Amino acid sequence: MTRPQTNALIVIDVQNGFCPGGNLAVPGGDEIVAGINALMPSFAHVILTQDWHPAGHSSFASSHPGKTPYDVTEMPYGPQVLWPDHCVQGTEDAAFHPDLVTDPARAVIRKGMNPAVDSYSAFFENDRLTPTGLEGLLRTLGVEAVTLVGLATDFCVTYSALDAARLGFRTTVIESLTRAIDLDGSLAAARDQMREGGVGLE
Ligand code: VGL
Ligand code: ZN
Repeated sequence: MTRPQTNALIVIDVQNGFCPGGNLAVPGGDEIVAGINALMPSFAHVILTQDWHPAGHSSFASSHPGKTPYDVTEMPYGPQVLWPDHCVQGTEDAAFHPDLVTDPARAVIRKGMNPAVDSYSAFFENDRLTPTGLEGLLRTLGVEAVTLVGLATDFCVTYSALDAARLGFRTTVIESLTRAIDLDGSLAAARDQMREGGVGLE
């Protein structure tokens, strides 16, 4: 362990579903696994997140007659991209990538379990109000700084990083250990938002 006790590594959604062959495959998603594994031993606290949807989740295009994946719909909490069915609880698609080292993880934060609300961020559901409990865990541990890696850069990593910075954690994203979905310039927009939100991009 070479980083202070006050630093945590948060590994976002390194699951089969977001890797090549998965239901919501992110190009090159599997290329980051070895680098993330290599980073873990330097952190006192490693936390994994897992996208964990019930079947028929409201973020799935298949739950909205007439919609196709990547359409945007209006939810009570705001606009929502509709996705292919992915990371359904208990399926292989929702399992961590088989090469991801999971033993050092202190906790796995599961998200997206509410059928009616998606959850990109590791901290709050997409209503921006309902907490996952991660903030309390980090504060109890005395964590002051977080480093984020994982999938996908422009959705779950960015939402998590923006929330972390807003909550007052010193926040860094290691971009070489992320991969993006990049819908209609979403990666460039996400990078701008992170810079404006005080997230360090390494
Ligand atoms: C994600 C879309 C839907 C992600 C999760 O992990 O970035 N993106 N669910
Ligand atoms: Zn999802």
